[in-house]
Amino acid sequence: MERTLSIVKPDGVQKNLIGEVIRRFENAGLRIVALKMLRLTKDMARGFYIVHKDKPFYDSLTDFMSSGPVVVMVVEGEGAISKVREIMGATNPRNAAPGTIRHDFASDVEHNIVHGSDSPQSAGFEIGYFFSDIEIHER
Ligand code: IDP
Ligand code: MG
Repeated sequence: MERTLSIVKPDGVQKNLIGEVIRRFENAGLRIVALKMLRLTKDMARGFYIVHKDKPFYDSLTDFMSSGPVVVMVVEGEGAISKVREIMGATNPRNAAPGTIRHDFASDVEHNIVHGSDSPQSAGFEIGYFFSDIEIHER
């Protein structure tokens, strides 16, 4: 059993897609084992995306991620990391396959509705960034 961290980004919350994102995960047999809504500070967004600190889009991305409330969740299931990334689609919606969240709803490469961890290492870091053990529920 694998766990991954997903976020409905500020644009996804603004577009009323919280339920849509969760529904797609649940329809794929994945389970939500932790969930909360919060607004990231700029510093929290910087820390979360620290691996991108040298990218040209780091400042813009962290402004965007702290621009409004987000929904963060821990998603569990067999192959959860790759399943969530498949459901999300490619980073740039122009490259995202039809039927993926980003193809269906994202407006551009930055404002792309949803986040999902990209490896077991990043999932461990990202889950711990938002949740303590007692906030994650056995299912
Ligand atoms: P991912 O979210 O598909 O894993 P990453 O490469 O990890 O994509 O980038 C993290 C986030 O940074 C993306 O989801 C997107 O919001 C933003 N981003 C990635 N590449 C660009 C870019 O070229 N311009 C602007 N924003 C970008
Ligand atoms: Mg990534």
